[in-house]
Amino acid sequence: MSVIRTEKHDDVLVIVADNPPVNALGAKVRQGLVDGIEQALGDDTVKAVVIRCDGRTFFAGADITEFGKAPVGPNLGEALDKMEASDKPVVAAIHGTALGGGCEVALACHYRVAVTSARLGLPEVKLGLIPGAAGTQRLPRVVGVANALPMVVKGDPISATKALEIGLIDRIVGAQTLAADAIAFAREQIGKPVPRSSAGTAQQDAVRDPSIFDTFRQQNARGLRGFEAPEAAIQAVKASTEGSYADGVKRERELFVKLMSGTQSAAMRHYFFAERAANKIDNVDAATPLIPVNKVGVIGAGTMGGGIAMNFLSAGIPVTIVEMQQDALDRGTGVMRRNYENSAKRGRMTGEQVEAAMGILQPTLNYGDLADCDLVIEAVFESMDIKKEVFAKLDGIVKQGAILASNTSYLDIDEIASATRRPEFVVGLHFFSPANVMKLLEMVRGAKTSDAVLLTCMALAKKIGKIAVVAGNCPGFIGNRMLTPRQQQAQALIMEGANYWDVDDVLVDFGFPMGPFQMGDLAGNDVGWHRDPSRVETVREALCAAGRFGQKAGKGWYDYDEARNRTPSDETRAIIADFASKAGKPQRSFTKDEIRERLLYPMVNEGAKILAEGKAQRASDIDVVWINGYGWPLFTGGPMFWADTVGLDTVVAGLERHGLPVDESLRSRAAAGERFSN
Ligand code: T1G
Repeated sequence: MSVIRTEKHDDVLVIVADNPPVNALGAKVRQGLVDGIEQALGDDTVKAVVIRCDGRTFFAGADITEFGKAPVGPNLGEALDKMEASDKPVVAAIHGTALGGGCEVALACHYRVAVTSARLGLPEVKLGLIPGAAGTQRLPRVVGVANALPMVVKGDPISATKALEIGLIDRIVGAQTLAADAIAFAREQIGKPVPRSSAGTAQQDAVRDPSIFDTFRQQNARGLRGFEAPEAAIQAVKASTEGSYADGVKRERELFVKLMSGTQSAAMRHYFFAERAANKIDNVDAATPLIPVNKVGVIGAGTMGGGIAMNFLSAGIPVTIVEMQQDALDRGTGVMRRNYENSAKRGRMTGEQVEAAMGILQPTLNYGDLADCDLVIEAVFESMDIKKEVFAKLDGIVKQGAILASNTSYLDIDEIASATRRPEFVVGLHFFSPANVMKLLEMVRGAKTSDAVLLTCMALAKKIGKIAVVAGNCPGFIGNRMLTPRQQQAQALIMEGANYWDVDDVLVDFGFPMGPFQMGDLAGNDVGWHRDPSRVETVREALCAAGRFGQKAGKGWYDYDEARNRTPSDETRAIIADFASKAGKPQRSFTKDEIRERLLYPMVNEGAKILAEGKAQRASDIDVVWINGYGWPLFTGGPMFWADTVGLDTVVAGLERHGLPVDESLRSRAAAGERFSN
């Protein structure tokens, strides 16, 4: 099947790509582009050219499946230079998402028209790369450095409206008439000198403000820590202001090749496919009809319940939210409205969208109002007795065929299901707090959970913008089960003499947003505290007894100044030393490498156990959980991919050196020289 064809419309030649699912610029597509351009250039009856794509999108980039393999077919950059050199106007007709190499094809065209819903971007940095077909050289010349930097360094696409505003496209055309409008636009350009994006240098912003690059670095330092591609992107864009286009392309190439061969890009390409593989559920009949979900019930309007409800409201799905007391219900719906209004203030949604979302929310104190819901999610207190009581009640109220889901983060979903007569309709939907923000959703598969329920919840997760991962029923499922050994080691390390701020620093240097003690101070050390200062059995209880609740109290593990800058606390150190001496723990200092091994290797070991027990469908699912639920740095690929890059034999040796348990499944995998990731 040809992936590229040409259509002659009198004096305009249209080059059409048809390479589902996203018109990726694989070798055959690139060859087809070259052939189409040569045909246009060699035919005197052709006075203008349009490039467009069939299917759902303009080219969505290079074919990621080709990466890491020997290059085949024409080089995209060279093909685009040849096209741009044409004296016949070439117009890109854009719909869907013109991303990466797709945006670079558009940039090499002399003109660009797009439908309103189109988006354009250079997301290569999200694959640990930078654009490799002169995007870092053409874009700044077209839109200026100030507009180009965020697009290249952060990789977020922009709307067609924004693209028109900054000059990236020349015209927005009709959604149903893209092809015809592009041909007409091309005809208008016949006989005019063609504008070339590679002309000149991107001097506009940099000359006026040569510090633009350092300023951008400083403004974005926090999000880019440890991550190589963004710095390379800044250097490539800077090259577009310093010399010829050819020199800039050469510099871009050097930076691109270095990144492509690096571990971070391999990790991020691994993650790209891992995130999509997580959608696939093993051992189900994929043809099973889905259960229509037109109305959702949420029990509990607290932080979790309210956040969960917002996911569905934002997707246009009506929600009935139940509380026990009116004041709790009012407080919960008030928080939801404030969250939406804050999003509106940040320009993330309009006032109408806020009202539309809140308009399909039905707050109630009456469980009976849940009767016609297709899915009910409980987000009540984390107690098995309470959850079983709630599920028994729901079983008697909610219509047959409806799904009953628990937001439990830890508890046995089969035991919860046993409180109902419909265990095949019971599933765990573990949202992460804040539930309206965090992308991860652990979907806990009970022993009797039906295929229809699993497939329905997976499709629903995508609809509400979540990344769902199927987890087996075990304490803590996947994420929290692996968090436990890390927390245990963090506590053990400080009892053996490691500085608690070193423990935090090791994880922050690794790429986590913060460490366990910083997290405790942020969340509040008194969350779940029994509030009896005379009962002190742990360091955390001692901190609470001393009023060290965390940032909110100005002191926790750390001391905080008015600007919330944190410094290690002598009082905390004394509390820890007191506990350590009472426990008779010998004290010593620790290197940061030792701390990192003690914190992360046991997580890999637990991940191996989860896999061996079949509580995760694949190792890459564990990576998806930790990257999206706990801030594991994306540029390392997640715990299991990272372990492969360290070497499983190194992990096993490290665990043994520290006297930590090694699961047989990990040991045998290491001995066989196997990796977690294929
Ligand atoms: N290459 C190969 N396959 C791709 C692909 C790509 N670029 N993009 C998507 N797919 C597959 C994906 O694996 C899935 O397959 C199916 O298409 C649907 O994707 C030279 C070097 C376009 C916004 O980074 O952002 O260009 O699971 O489930 O949610 O400088 O896909 O069905 O078998 O994501 O509607 C730059 C990556 C590459 C864009 C559509 N481009 N793709 O989202 O569908 S590097 C990107 C996306 C580059 C140049 C550089 C999204 C999407 P399967 P999907 P979606």
